[in-house]
Amino acid sequence: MQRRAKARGTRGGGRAAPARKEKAAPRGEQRRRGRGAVVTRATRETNVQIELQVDGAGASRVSTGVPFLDHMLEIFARHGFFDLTVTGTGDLEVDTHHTVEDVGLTLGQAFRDALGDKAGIRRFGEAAVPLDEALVSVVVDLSGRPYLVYDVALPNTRIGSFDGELVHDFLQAFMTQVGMNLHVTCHRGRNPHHIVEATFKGLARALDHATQRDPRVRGVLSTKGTL
Ligand SMILES: [Mn+2]
Repeated sequence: MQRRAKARGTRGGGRAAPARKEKAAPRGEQRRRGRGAVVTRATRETNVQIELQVDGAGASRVSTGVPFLDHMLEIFARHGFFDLTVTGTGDLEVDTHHTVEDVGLTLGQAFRDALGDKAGIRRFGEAAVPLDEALVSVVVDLSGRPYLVYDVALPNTRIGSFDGELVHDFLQAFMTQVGMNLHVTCHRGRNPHHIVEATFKGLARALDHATQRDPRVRGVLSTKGTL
């Protein structure tokens, strides 16, 4: 079901207004259309629009003004089988930090909106992904409890014109908005491009698994009854 939400506000605090109630589609109809969201986030620093289809084919159209981030988001869409359109403009003359972080926030919000009450999904996912010498594992739990463990040493590393440290900021913003537990562990690696690419592939694969519906799951997969 497509939902539209608009968030305007200060950095880091932009929460969506509650999504409009829409007429409930019949069950089969919902399944066919898949789970999607459209989110716009505009601040004085950036303007980000994201269209996400969780039950997609991996198609993407990404333009954030930060080429390495575009490359990573295309990889993320492809390997997670998410359809993803990202359009972002930001104050790149200041730094790429605002844009990278705000794309993370908006993408997280899109996942949260698209997944709704998370009924019927697997909730947990994990993936270990190699890229030549690099090996990164990603474990996720769509628990509603944001917590990030980022065990990757990329201090002040530049990847082309991209500041490798921003991957941490991106993931922090993303997982906070999704409301997820996210563990990223780099077991080994030399080339920072390889390490980051394996991170995004791992995130994609783990999230793909966690967001898939399992017919055995009735309601939400929690003894508490809510996620
Ligand atoms: Mn690459």
